[in-house]
Amino acid sequence: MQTDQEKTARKLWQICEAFRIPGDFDSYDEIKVGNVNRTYRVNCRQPDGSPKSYMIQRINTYAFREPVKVMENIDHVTEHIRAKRPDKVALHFHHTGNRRNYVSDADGFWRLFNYVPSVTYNATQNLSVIRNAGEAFGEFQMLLGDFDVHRLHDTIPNFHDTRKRYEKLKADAAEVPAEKVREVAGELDWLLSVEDRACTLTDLYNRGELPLRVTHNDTKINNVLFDEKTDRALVVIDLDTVMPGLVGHDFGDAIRFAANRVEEDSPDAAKAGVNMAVFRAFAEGFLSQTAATLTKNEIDTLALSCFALTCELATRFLDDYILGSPYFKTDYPEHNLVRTRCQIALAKDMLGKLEEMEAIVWGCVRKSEEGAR
Ligand code: GN1
Ligand code: MG
Repeated sequence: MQTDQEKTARKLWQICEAFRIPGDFDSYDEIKVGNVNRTYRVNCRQPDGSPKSYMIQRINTYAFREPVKVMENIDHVTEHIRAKRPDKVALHFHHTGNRRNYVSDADGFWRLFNYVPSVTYNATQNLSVIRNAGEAFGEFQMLLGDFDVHRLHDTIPNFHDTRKRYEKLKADAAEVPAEKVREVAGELDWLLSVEDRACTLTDLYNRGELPLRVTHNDTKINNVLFDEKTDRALVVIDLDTVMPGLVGHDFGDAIRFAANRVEEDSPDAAKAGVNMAVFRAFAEGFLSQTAATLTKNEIDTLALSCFALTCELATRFLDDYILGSPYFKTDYPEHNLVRTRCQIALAKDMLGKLEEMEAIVWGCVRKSEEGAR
């Protein structure tokens, strides 16, 4: 009988072979970051005996209904960045014999890219790392500033349409058994009580008051690879959700994750809140790259975008919870409810800090203007 581990190892080697990786399989480990896709590092021995590692990901096709389009977006975006900055570290995706950058088989949808020696952070208070992450996401957006947004597929339609996220939560709450809704009544009521405020960016966009840009849309700090020695950002990864979006989507989501005093799924929600030093460091890095290109409305809504993205994710976690968690990976049955509570606690803390956050944002904008003079 094969153990699960042996089965996974066999599968991963089969995927390596489909991508024409030379040499032999050595070992693998599962990288437990990310709430949607599965990620493995596969360690191989090259024909000359030297070791080489690759990353294999199995795409969650419940979240990404059209994974081929995801891979097309990634191709376009990485090509654009490579042409502008050939010196930069880039993710190298491998191709199969029939020139595809994915393998789709009975076990799923797979892709393979070179492992980049680096470190990642789930949580850090190191302000220079945070500033570098802000710079990396800001630079990412800047490098794609002249990329035609219409060339990108909407891989998850309405991904950061906060209104639609709220509508889905309300519709699902009306469908699921009443006791499920009673169990989450406190969380649901609070989220609904701030709906209009949380939807400010979406509404402004719908009224034509915020411009569409190419955004990353999943700017968790663990989506930046850092140099092990210098802590400089090497490359922004996880390009699955690169789509047309608002600058606040990238800024707000990054703060929601990096500036929270606790991890996003901490059961100790009472400790959730914004670490303002982290907020400032990220804002400095991000705005040093982007300030010159942003409109006044965009800058004015950056602080609020943190609140919006936090509420939006809370509605997504709560919705997934009442549906039985079909979307996000969970480690235990209440995981999505715990995540919801932590995001709500963070959002509440943000409400009391909005003015301070706005002042910091404008301070960073002025600093970057002075630097440019
Ligand atoms: C998911 O899988 P991961 O960690 O890259 C999700 C994000 C959420 C995040 C919350 C495609 O990202 O939108 O903000 O979890 N990605 C998708 O941790 O839904
Ligand atoms: Mg992601």
